[in-house]
Order: sequence, then structure tokens, then C-alpha cells
Amino acid sequence: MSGGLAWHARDLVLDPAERTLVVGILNVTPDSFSDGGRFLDPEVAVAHALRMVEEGADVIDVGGESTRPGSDPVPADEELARVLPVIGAIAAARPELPISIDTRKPEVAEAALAAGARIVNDVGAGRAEGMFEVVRAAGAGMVLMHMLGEPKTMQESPRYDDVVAEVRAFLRERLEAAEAAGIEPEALVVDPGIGFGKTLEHNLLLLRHLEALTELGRPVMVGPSRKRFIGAILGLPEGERDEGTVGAVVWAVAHGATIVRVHDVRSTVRAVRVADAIARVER
Ligand code: HH2
Repeated sequence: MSGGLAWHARDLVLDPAERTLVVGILNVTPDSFSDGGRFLDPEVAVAHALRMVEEGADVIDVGGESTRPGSDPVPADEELARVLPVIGAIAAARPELPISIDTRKPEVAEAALAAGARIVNDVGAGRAEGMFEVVRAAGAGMVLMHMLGEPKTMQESPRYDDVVAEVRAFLRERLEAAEAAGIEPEALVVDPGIGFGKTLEHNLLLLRHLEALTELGRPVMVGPSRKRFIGAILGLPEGERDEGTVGAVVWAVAHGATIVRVHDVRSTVRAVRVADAIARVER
């Protein structure tokens, strides 16, 4: 809850001790489930990134491959053509701003880090060969996220005996693998991967028992933004899930998350600042 472990990302130390870190989502894709097609033009994408920074985003997460349920993989050259101009332009406009690259591919991560990114947000948790080496060589920060299966089929019939224990065990194993590959522990963040091979109940259980992930000793990130589980609860489409997202985010922050990944930065920042003030008041 209050306090929080620092996160090292190249030359920067991101410190959630004072306040929850808010990661603004920038999908440079034609098909992301919520913002697909909106930010394909690099100028529009950069303007959106800078607006999210004005609204209080601490990190901008740039993605060039949708991993929504049912999506097909994107070739690396296509992904690179989408993200590199945007990362380069944001880094030129705001050299001090932490940019993360949302990718599963080491070659995309490497080029994004060379273009000015400081963090690799890997929904594959470093399972692609060479990913950890790229992160280590750059001294980058890294997000290790849990996903059951592959985006194309992950929602077909996800099954766990104990979703919380299994996600925690997976993340522990990936932390150990990253450290064995030479990545410093302070560079690593864990994420339960809301919606990645999970039913509504699995997502709710992971949020309900989020504190179990803080036992891993690294900052916990969550990304519930506009996802299907919110639509299932409220009966609302993607465009009307920001209030539901705020509800999930505030719950997560009160139960151990210190980093949240969202589309609507403005409402999230306003909500988590209030949660932060409550969590940090001294008696
Ligand atoms: N969710 C998505 C993508 N990347 N990264 C982390 N660390 N955690 C998440 O929960 C997460 C993520 C999926 O959401 P989005 O980027 O909005 O959609 P799409 O995959 O369709 O681009």
C-alpha cells in the first residue's frame, strides 16, 4: 500500500514511494481493442503521448502489436515500422520521459531501446530467446507479465487449479530466470496479466488477492484498462469502461499495486492521487 519499491530503468530510478506510477497506453496499431487505428499517424501518436504526460502519466508505453484475444502475431519489421518513428519523436520532445516498449520480440525491444526507450514491457515475460540479453545489455527496466497460452487462443478455455498460486509461481520463476540471465532485480516489475488467458472469475480472483504478488518482492503493475471483465460486469462496450477501470485501479492500488497501465490517464491520475493520500497519511 503506502511506500513502494524503486524501479531501475537505465539512467532513471522510478520511485512509487511518493505516489503510484501511472503508465499511459499508446497503441500504434490498426487493431487494438480500444484505441486501434487512432494513433497510426506518428504526429497524432506523439501529440497523444504528450497529452497523457500533461495529464500526469509517469511512463508512456508504446505498442505496435495488439495482443487482444484472437489477435494474430505481427512480423517484426511491421511492428518496428509502427513504433520506431513514434518512440524517436517522443524521446526527442521529452528526453527525460521514461518510454516503455510493449513487445514480445527481442529485435523490436533492442531497436526501441536504441531509439530512446528505457523499459521493455513484455507480455511474454522474457520467454522469447534473446529477450533477457537485450534488456541486460541496455540496463533497461522490464515488466514480466503472466499470460496463459497465446493471444490467438488464450481465451478459449483457460483453466487453473488455483489461479493466484499459479500466476505467482510463474512470475517467481520468470524473476529467477531474468536474474539468472544477469538482469538486476531492481529492474524488474511483475504483472498478473489481467485478461491474458483468464475468465472473469480468474481476473476477479487475481485482483481480490493481489497482495499475494507483493510477496515476490518486486513492484506489482496491473493493466485492467477497458478490458472485457469490466464490460462483462457493467454490460458496457470498450468506449464506456473508464469509470469501471478507475474502480479496478483504485482497488488494485489499495491492495498492493504501485504501477497501473491505463488508457485514460486523466481520470486515473485524479483517482489514484486520492487513494495515495489516504494510503500515506500518518496517524
Ligand atoms: N495489457 C495489454 C497489453 N499490454 N502489458 C502489461 N504489462 N499489462 C497488461 O495488462 C497489458 C499489457 C492489452 O491491452 P491494450 O494494449 O490496451 O490492447 P491491445 O493488446 O489490443 O493493443
